[in-house]
Amino acid sequence: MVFDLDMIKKVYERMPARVAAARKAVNRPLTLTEKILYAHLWQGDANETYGRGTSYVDFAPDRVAMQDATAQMALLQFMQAGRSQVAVPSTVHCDHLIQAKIGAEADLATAVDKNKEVYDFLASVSNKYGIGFWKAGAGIIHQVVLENYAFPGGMMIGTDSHTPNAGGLGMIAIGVGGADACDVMAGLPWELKFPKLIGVKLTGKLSGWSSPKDVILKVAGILTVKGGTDHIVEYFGEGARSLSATGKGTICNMGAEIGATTSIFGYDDKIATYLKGTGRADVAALADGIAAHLTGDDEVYANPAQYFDQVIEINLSELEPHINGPFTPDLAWPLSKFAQAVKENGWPAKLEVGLIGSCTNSSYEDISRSASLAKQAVDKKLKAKAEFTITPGSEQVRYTVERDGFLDTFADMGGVVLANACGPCIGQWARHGAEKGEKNSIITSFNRNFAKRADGNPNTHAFVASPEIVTAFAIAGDLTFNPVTDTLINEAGQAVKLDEPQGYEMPAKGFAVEDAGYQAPAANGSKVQVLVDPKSERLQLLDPFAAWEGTDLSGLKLLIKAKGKCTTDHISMAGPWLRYRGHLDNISNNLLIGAINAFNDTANSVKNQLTGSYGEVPATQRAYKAAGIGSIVVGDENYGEGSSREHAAMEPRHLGVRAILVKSFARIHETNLKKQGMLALTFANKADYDKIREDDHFSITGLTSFTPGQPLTVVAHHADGSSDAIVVNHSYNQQQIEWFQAGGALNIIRRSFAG
Ligand code: MIC
Ligand code: SF4
Repeated sequence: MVFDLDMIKKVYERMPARVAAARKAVNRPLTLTEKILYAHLWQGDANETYGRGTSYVDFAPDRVAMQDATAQMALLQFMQAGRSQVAVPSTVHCDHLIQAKIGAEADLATAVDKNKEVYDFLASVSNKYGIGFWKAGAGIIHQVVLENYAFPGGMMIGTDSHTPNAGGLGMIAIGVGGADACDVMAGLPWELKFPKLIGVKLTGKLSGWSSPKDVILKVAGILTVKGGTDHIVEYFGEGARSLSATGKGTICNMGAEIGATTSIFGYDDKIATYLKGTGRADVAALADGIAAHLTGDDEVYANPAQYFDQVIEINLSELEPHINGPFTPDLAWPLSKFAQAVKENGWPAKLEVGLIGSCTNSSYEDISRSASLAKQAVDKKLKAKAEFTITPGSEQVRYTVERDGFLDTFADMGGVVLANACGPCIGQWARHGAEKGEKNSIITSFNRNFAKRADGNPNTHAFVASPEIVTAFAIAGDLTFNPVTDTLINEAGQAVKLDEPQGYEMPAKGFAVEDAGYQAPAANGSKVQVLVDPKSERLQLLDPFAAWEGTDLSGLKLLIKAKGKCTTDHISMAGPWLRYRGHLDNISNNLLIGAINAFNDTANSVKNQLTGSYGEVPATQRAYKAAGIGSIVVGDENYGEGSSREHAAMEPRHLGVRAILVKSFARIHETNLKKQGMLALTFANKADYDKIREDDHFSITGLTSFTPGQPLTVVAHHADGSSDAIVVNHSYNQQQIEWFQAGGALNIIRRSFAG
């Protein structure tokens, strides 16, 4: 047993009283989200109504989960916090650093060899500080957490944006940067802007080709990539109760794509069944004991408009399969309209590769439903026209679906099973021919599809759909195929039709696994040595950032004015750069190399104001740094969308960028910037973005009286001698202003433990 039953008991013991106190304090029925948040207040009982979307509140999460690509930085910071043990149960999962090239076994062996230094570092830090360690091959963080740690009514933070996956089991699970994880592991409160609430009422029941993935694909289309910012999405209704627990997980997982703080479902029979089926009957029994607190109050669900800030209703009986993309996860197409969209937009109709699995969609149900289609293909003498890969989410799922024959079925259809890891989802796909940069289409059951994300090729049009739709398209090899209405010609020249997919929510023979891949930490790790080779190119101990100089800033150069979508993949690319995630100086060489310069519409080419010539972004910033000159970055809407990687905030900090000034931020990235002592600013008047010119230099005034709620001023001095004083907003509270002044939150923790 790897989960901590005593911790869960304590949460459940205090929950009824906390919920009752909260209900009294706010004097109205409560949503599920509020119940869990109030039960996890750092200071105990709720004695006030927190302003949704405005007040910062301190919470006490129950758990922390970290994946290898972000854990390195999180733990390098934690090592400086002066603690001998983590204060809450925490785990590390080795999943992101495994390249997908040949197939599971060979790729895993290569990864273990190539990443030895990093895995050894993570294993020894985990052992020393009491952190559970999941080895490479054990599975993707979110699936492993769902199978082992998530529990209804709990609260967890994780250093990955898809941490909300655990909302499928009724947990408030939130993606954060490593510095936030460091706080919680150090026993400090964790601060979050009290979220606004979106209620999604699900009626009816899914059937045929539709699946839980289609719920979130549709929601993404409605809310767009920024519509969920600072909101928690709570799903309810008979439709919600009809979805499997893993299907709920899929929906919550991909809620990251609408920028939501997290998403959640209430405890129900489906969740109980999943807990029991994954060796946690005790947790289900405990949850049954306080079931009324693990769902929203009846009055709330009867009159949702009164209690949620926004309500969406979706009838599952009418929900069509959806395909979202390309290049953004919120471009939602119902299946019946997709073929036409492909033709009208000139997207390549020929499908090169279909990829199923990932942290989003690799449950037993997903795999068995997709396998039912693969079986039909074989039986009906259809050869898959596109390449087809399967990425299992965990060793437990992989082992079980292998035992039940599904992997053989995929192999019969020509499918290749990849390692239980992120692989192709995050640029770790050594796709043959990608370097040629040809225009082509792929479709995945993953969650993100930003340009270059999967294979590094900017011309790869990536679409996102359910595993069932991906499998059907891979069989057809054609994006204009509609499995509901169309036939395919088989090898005997006959027209055949695919029947609706069929699957099983849970394995009839139960889950099984030989080696799940877990390593428990030493009971007393004080003697464990953590070694970092000073000559390493992959790991580097952190030096504290300098404190604020105490004055307004001036003489700052413009590093880049980024145009359009600027996700964390644009700011700190993954793929080949994942190898430097533990080495701040080396990874800083990817700073903003994917962002499009608004002045020349080109990536990684900016004017160096010292020489007047164009150069790469990181080299230009290093030149400013060498000259002792600060700079600013200007950006568009939803800047920093996507991942939780705090490298996107630490790199500019390390290289001497002082402020990021944008139209709007994605939540995790904004917090990461604040934590690292950067200025995260937004245009009070978005049109002022247009006033920024290529040769500008800047001053930032108001810093000596930096106060919550008071705007600052950025003065853009233009080359012709004129200037524009631009009013900029910020969302810093008093504590966050102290982070800025101290040069980063970690400097404050370090000081408090030293003193
Ligand atoms: C992603 O899906 O973008 C990642 C890779 O999982 C990231 C984390 C990372 O960059 O290491 C995320 O989602 O937070
Ligand atoms: Fe891994 Fe992709 Fe999931 Fe991120 S979204 S955790 S890269 S599988």
